[in-house]
Amino acid sequence: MSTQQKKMAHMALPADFKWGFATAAYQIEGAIDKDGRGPTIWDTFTAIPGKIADGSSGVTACDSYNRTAEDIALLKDCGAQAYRFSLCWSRIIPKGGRDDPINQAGLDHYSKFCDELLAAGITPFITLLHWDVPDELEKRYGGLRNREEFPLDFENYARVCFKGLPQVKNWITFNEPWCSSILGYSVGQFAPGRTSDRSKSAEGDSSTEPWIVGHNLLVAHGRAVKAYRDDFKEANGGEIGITLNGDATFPYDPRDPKDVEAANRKIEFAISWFADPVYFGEYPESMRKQLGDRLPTFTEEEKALVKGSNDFYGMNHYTADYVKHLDGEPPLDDFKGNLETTFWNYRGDCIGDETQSPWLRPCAPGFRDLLVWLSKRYNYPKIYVTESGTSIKGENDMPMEQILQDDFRLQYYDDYVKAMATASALDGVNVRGYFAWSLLDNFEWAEGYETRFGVTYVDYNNGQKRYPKKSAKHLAPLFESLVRKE
Ligand code: GBH
Repeated sequence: MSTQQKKMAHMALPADFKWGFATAAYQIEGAIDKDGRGPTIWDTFTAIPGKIADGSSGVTACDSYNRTAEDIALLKDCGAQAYRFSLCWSRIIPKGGRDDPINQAGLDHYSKFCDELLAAGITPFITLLHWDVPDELEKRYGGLRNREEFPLDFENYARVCFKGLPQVKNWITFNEPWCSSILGYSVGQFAPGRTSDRSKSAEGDSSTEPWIVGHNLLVAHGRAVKAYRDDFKEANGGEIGITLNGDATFPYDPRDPKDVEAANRKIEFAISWFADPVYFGEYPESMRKQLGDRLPTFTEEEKALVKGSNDFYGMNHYTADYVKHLDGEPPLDDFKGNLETTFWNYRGDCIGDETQSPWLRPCAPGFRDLLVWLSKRYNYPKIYVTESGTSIKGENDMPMEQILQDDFRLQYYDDYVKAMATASALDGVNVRGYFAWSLLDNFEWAEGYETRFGVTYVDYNNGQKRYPKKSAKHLAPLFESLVRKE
């Protein structure tokens, strides 16, 4: 690094920048029957043979429900300033609905946990729903598919949380509505597993349900935000937003205008599907054109709820792809925008190294590009990077000593955080937080426990004992060198 670059690197991130780690309830908590918790769609889904790679479930996971003190100690040892975790709705309202009883024991658990985090100097960032919808709502009225009931029940649940956890100032309504919609209702890979593919599910319609579900999630988000702003924000003094996932894209052949267009359209189908309504009140033109009346239209009331509903943009970001346009009419179950993604471009350049996750290859320059893309399109919103991280090829099969030397993950964080710092210093991107996924190895959804994302190794065969990996200790000095002093 030149002296000039070093100087720049030292002032790259604003003084109030917060960093920490992220997790989600179903992936870490376990204790699925404790203190009156009701079942979620993930309890039901994992019980169906063949849905999870190693046949596992979140029944024990990291046992974090019983180990809050251990997790807080880990966060402290890593030097984390913030912790993003999600609440399990059915611990707080076991049946989920607005006329169903509240379970005080569940709420008390989270309230105590937040108090303990704050006492340790760690700011809680709460996700209200990270995919684990109460199972009763799925059975009662079709869960996320119900345009009237679901938003009202979610608003009620959100109100219970705002009221019961006044010490929390950082709220995220939903984690990655794209995944709930597409993976849950088109591909059928995630709960509740609905799809047109009859070899996977007896019910479902991939051509319509994902778009309906996405719409309902947006309206539910809007309702929760309005409730917060009307009745809690003034006293609470906090902020609220939604977290969206999306890869960076590069055209497969930059000389082909159709690939250039497709690379942009890929981001619209992944991100702008939700972000355009939140910032502009309308779905992107490219989606309306391809999906026609399969994409719901916002009523005036819905539009008023959704437009302007972000105090910050929550960004989950892991990887990048090359994008190649497809010719002709896309099939009815297409959700990508009539294109295909590859890890190699027309010249044979590879986007990044292989990991344990088939969809993930590190490409830090893409992170800077996507931060800039989002900032330009949505007028430089305040951004929290609410997830970012990597698995490692073959990690689960390595001896523990080798797992603890996770230089590949350490390098990922080093590259990604520096790319973000550059976007902040040179591109005017207003990024104020970064959460590494994840604090712990945990239940990696359809991949079970075979894929590890933690900076902490969890020994599932020996009482879920935790061992920090090398990467766990890298983030504190890294941010120390990048965040400006007051
Ligand atoms: C995050 O999503 C989740 O929020 C978190 O719970 C999870 O543990 C973490 O990733 C690691 O996976 O199978 O080709 O259809 C990241 C965004 C978007 C990544 C959907 C996987 C599926 C690609 N995810 N994507 S594919």
